[in-house]
Amino acid sequence: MSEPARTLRLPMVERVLEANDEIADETRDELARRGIFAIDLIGAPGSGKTALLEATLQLLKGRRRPAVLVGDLATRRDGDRLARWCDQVVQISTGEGCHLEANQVRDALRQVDLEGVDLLFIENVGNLICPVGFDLGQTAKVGMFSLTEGDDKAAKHPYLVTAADLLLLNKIDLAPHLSFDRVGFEADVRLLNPRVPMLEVSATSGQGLERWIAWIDRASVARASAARGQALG
Ligand SMILES: Nc1nc2c(ncn2[C@@H]2O[C@H](COP(=O)(O)OP(=O)(O)O)[C@@H](O)[C@H]2O)c(=O)[nH]1
Ligand SMILES: [Mg+2]
Repeated sequence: MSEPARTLRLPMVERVLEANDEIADETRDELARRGIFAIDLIGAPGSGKTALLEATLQLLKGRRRPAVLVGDLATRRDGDRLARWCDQVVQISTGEGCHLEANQVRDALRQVDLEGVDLLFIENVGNLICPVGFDLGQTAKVGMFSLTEGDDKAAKHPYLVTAADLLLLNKIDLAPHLSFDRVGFEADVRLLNPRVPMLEVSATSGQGLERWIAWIDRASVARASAARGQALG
């Protein structure tokens, strides 16, 4: 009974993803043309994505010109939190959608004055699974895990680990209170993605955030010089 349905559904899913990828490519070109480095931040609900962005916006104040898109099924709460630290924040309501899609990002970007922006953060819907498969036109995907989720989550969510350009392990301030096996967690990550940089951070205590900021700066510069090289070549 289920076999014909599956063979019918797969081409449809492929068409949806192709349409998504086309829009994402247009967004990527537009952002690259404007020299905007864009980060798609993916992590579980409660892992600390908004807290990290709040702290990051404060640390970047006066140095970078950020904008933030934030996706949630419901409420503007994260958008309101972030708007305290950045005047270019757009909340995207996904309704029943468990991830952001490229057309939602493209439409939200129309509400941003991109002239004044050199860095874009996209806080994806809290979910370790669906967001990974949808290209948004980002320059880099950053995966966030946290100590309160348990040390098995990298092994259980291999697609995020393999897709990520950087992994953050947040809530490191709670390490003394939790039996989180950091060595085992890193070993799971390395089996899946031997080279991905990993940073231990705390969005609330600030621990490790200087390395996160340094990564953003380095990655932005590397991207800009790669783009210049392409333009020359
Ligand atoms: N102890 C601790 N709590 C954190 C940290 N980051 C976030 N939290 C808390 O975790 C909860 C969820 O954070 P939030 O930023 O809303 O997570 P999000 O759903 O991933 O955006 C909040 O109560 C935060 O204060 C951290 O580094 N350490
Ligand atoms: Mg959030």
